Amino acid sequence: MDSKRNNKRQSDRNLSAIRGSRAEARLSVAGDAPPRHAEIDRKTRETQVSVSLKLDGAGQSEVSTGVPFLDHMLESFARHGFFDLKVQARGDTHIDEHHTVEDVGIVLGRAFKQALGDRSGIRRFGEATVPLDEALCSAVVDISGRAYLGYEIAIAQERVGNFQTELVCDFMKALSDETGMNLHLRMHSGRNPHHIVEAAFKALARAMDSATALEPRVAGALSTKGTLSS
Ligand SMILES: [Mn+2]
Repeated sequence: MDSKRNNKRQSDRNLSAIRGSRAEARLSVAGDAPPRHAEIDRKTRETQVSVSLKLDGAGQSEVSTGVPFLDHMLESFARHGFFDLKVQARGDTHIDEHHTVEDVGIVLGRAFKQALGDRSGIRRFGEATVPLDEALCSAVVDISGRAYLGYEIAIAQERVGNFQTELVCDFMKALSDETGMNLHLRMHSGRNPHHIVEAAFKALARAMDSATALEPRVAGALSTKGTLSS
């Protein structure tokens, strides 16, 4: 009798394994579940950039761009967005840091775009306001496929250490263009440029974490048009 019961259990298990593998087969035939991770390499005469991104990560990062302040910002971005992020970049920083900073923004944006696939199942909108001492910055995003940058961060100082503060705008423009993301950044208050830029990156991280998160109530793309693919 025990052996009969065991046989029954075994056959139930076999049946559910078969059902499970059929479900997996259906998913892989459909093939349109967004990958949620991406690896992108880009090489030009000015820079060589590699990015590996996992949307549902733990906030772990390995970042080496040759621009130490950018490394610090990207590590903070990964940590507070719970993205796993690797960035390796080498550029013509002997000229200045502009090409490298902008190109890291381009490749990070392409990684987000690829990881999000057809953007199905995501919450799409996200916003966050983050303080750092006297600095207070907001980021509001719509990962809709339509790029737009609203950049209202006025930093009085031209540099933070060696880093030119205007490069933050170039980075954000490249990221929003390549992700296909409407991004508004606002500075509400701030004096120290390091604090202002870091508060902006943390706000960006938290807003993008919300917007890229999967929302179980969304079937397909969260749009009355039915698509978010650009
Ligand atoms: Mn800092």
